[in-house]
Amino acid sequence: MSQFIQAARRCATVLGATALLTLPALSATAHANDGYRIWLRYVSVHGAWLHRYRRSASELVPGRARSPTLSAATEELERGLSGMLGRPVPSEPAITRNGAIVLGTPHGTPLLRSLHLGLRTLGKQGYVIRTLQIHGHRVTVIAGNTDVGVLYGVFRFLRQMQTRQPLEPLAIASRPKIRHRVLDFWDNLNGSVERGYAGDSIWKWRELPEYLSPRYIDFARACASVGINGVVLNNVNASPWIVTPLYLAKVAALANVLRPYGIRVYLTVPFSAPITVGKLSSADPLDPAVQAWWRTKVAEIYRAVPDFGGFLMKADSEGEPGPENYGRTQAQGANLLARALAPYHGIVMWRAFVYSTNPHSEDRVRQSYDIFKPLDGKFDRNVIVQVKNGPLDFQPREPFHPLFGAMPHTHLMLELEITKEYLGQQTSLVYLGTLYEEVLRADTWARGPGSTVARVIDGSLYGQHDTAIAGVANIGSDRNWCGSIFNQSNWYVFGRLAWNPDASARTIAAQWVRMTFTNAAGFVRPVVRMMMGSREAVVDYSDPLGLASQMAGTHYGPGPWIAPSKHLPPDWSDTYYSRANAEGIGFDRTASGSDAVAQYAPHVAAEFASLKHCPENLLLWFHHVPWTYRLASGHTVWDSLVLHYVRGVAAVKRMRSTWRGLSRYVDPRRFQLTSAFLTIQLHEAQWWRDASIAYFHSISHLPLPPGVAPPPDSLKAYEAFCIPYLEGTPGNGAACPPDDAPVPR
Ligand code: BDP
Repeated sequence: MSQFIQAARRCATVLGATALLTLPALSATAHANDGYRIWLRYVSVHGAWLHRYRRSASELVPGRARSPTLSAATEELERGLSGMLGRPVPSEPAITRNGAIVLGTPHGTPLLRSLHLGLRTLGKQGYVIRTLQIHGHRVTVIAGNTDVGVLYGVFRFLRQMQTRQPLEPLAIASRPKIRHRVLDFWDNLNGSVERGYAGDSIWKWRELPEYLSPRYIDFARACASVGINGVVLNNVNASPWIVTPLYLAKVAALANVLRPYGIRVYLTVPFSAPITVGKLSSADPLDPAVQAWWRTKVAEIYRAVPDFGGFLMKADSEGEPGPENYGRTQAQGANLLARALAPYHGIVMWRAFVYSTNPHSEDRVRQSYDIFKPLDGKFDRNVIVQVKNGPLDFQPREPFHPLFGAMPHTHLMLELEITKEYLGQQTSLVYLGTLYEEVLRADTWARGPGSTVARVIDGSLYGQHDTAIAGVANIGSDRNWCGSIFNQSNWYVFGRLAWNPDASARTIAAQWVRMTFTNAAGFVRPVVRMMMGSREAVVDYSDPLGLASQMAGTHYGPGPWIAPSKHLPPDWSDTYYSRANAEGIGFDRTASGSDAVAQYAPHVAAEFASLKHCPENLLLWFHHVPWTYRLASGHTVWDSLVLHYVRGVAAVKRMRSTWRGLSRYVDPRRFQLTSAFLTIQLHEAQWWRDASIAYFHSISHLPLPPGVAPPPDSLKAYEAFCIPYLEGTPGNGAACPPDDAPVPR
């Protein structure tokens, strides 16, 4: 018998648990491998379990009433242990044998009070897991300063088992480096999801508050398992209805379900709500009537949801109202809400995604910095400015946003996109851990070397007292939550990096694979390799060498020919970004062009501005170069561009054949889904390659590098091909008129 199993057996008794809630729904059907159970599958580590542990439920500790959070922790531990060890695991009234698990807080569990657990430095959300001798028995203690810390510790302990790590001796201590770890739902109140590719919204507004779907609890468990502790329930393109009494009752019901799992709810509200909901004539932040309206509204929200987290605001962006409408600054707008929330310790996450689509405005990627940088120090303490990872919009690759490191007197948070809006949407296999890691490790040089984005947002660079990170959720009503099995890894890695932005994307991928599929090395190794290379593959076949925004209007598939028009502002077109012309390709953002490089700290600016030192994978973001410009590899830009497309297709081919060789490790259902999606992705990669080569060739007129097959169709055919309806795309109409345009091969 393996040492692991022996240790698992020893850790099989639970002390100090009182189940207050009924077990949440992991229904019988969930046992089919449809992906519902995500990484919390708790599959058996050993078929037979020691019968001496079989006890009746009457032996559960009658004890004192426990908090719902501690009950959730206990239930999760029981669920995990009984799943992995094959039998229901009873709770024990006292430590009567080696191997008991003690969980609780020193405050609530007298036994823990006398122990030196090392909790003092772990704050409200941290935990310890330690193997200790108590009354002569060897026990495992899972403890936190608060109940939610205990819950996080339980998930950490279960992960240890799920990934077959040693169970004793344990001396684990952890605390999150970022305080608010938030999922942003772009869910509309009509049930659709903007940029959502996993079905409808999981929030069933019409059924609320009366009916609480059991999925809410499973959602909360998944979030807590990776430490996510906040949820913005609705789309940043917000409906004012969300703050009406009708919806606040629904919001309160959701908050009640999520609370035991340490999750607070937040809302987004249109800046114009004082007009639309409050019937005032203005939403001017300096108008006392407007200020009073927000104060009253916020008080009403806190009556319904006493631990309400606060607001996420999209203002003066893409048609959304904002302070600019009244000639006020972003800071004046943010502070209006901050002051209403401050008495309740609520926060405002104020988005820096502000830009103008005026055809004459400056380089789009400069705008957010130019608007926000001068406002450094002008935001109230409970405002956190939410900055997308790059200065454009969640592209497959962008440089880090220049605001990171540039606002030392402002709380800044990072916004990542988990839903793969620009990276193939639901079907492509793209592990985003590497993208997130690249951003977090990017060095802003704001205070010399080592001033990484991670250190800006975890507060260590400038000593921020409040820290936050957000990810735009990829969760919907699909049975597998995220539209595909591998998309679940992006929810997972977001949470794990939010807890510890210095963690490794590779390690997290390996843990996710082990928990989601199997611990078999013959599976874990190739799948992790495939995941780690998957983001570069999509960059290669869609936006190589620093190109960006070469997608169709639906953000799916290629559209490099899309040019500005009467109906399309320049920076919503693709040609604006590639700037491909007879001479060359790329956007000159050096001093001879838009000078966006100057927004970075001098060391970084110098690197990006230098043709020689600019990282090749950002070359065309910062430079317009002749087609014949030679890269370090010796290839011309033209050849290299083409070879990247080719390489991207080859990478997807390899991913597909890797996966096909792994069928013996995976249940047929998840295997086939992933296989089929990889086939779709291969078509997609080929389509990107062919269409992009056809388009850029029509401009460069250069021959293809030797051995590269020409696109099978004409540029016209690629341009004419259009997918009319796509999930997640705003608006109900078809994105293109029906016609007989040929389907590219
Ligand atoms: C873009 C999306 C759009 C969002 C917007 C935002 O295409 O649907 O509303 O960002 O972040 O990525 O506000």
